[in-house]
Amino acid sequence: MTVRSWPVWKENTSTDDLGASLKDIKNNYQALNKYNVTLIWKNVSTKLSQQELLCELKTRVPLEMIKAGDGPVKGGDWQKYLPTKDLNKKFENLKRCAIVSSAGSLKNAKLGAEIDDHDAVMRFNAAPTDGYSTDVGEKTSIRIINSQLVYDEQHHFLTDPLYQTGVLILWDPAPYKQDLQHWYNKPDYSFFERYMEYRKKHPEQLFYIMNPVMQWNLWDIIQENSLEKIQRNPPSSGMQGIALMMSLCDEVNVYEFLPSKRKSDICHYYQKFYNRACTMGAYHPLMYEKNLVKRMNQGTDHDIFHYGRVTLPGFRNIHCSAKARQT
Ligand code: NCC
Repeated sequence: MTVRSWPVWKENTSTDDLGASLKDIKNNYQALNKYNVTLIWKNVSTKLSQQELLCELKTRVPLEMIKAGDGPVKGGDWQKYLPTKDLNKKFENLKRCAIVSSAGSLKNAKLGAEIDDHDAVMRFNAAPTDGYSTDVGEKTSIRIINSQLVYDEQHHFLTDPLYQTGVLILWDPAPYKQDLQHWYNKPDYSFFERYMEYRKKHPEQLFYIMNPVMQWNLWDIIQENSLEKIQRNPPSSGMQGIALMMSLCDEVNVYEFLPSKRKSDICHYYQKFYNRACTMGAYHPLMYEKNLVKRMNQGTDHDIFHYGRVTLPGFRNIHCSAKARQT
């Protein structure tokens, strides 16, 4: 019997697969090194197995949110407004979770019922459900937002009801592996005041700030397992969300992060804006994130092609030996 192969994302996608302008953008970001990344790229001689890769993620990217008292984040207001409840206590015993990328290929996907059938659903930034529920579902348990969205007036972060459902988790690009004081003095986008303002308006909603150590630990793993030098910028919200959900759930289904047969250059399912960079990456090392996710996928190429669905095990279901990888 011949096994049919499906034309889906290849795990060795490289700069050669980008057009000239995206290639230039990628190389420029690689050279720029805005966040002072000090990790030196080494050509990988042996490729990690799927299990080893999953173990890297599990052991090196633990869930870490900013808590009152962490470095400079201290004093009365922080004590009052940063959640005291651990995120994994809030989301205890989640079995099946869905992550909905914002990709244009979710247009006409009709995955809404399947997505809502999960115990928890993660969405990103300004991605709406109203008007799109047939394709992307209605449930929002966690929304990851970047600091640019919080800072930038055009998103009406303080007032738009879109942000008022589910738990919010904010992240901001921080200097590479510096102490929190450095970041606090000079975040990429000054979001700290907006955060406080939002908390005062919506005290009941859990709203976390991701510890930047997570973004850079994750970035290290992406770089160490890539055949090329990657952009020296933090991973996309999508990739950070994947690592986070793997901490909370037994199984994670990620939708349209690896594009299905509906693949297009439409950036988001909720806009009419075309840009291939949204899928392949410009600022973020998105292409390499996708390579890694393809390698970790425990589902089939058939599921990627038809449903844009990748299935990853939760960290609880990954059993690692004590032997750590020597890098
Ligand atoms: O576009 P964005 O991401 O909000 O998308 C959320 C996540 O979905 C995955 N994605 C998205 C589009 C696509 N065609 N393919 C995909 O795989 C990615 O994993 C992505 O992270 C971000 O990561 O935070 C990002 O945010 C936007 C923007 O800031 C927000 O949408 C708010 O407007 C960035 N765009 C710009 O700055 C112009 C984007 O680069 C990354």
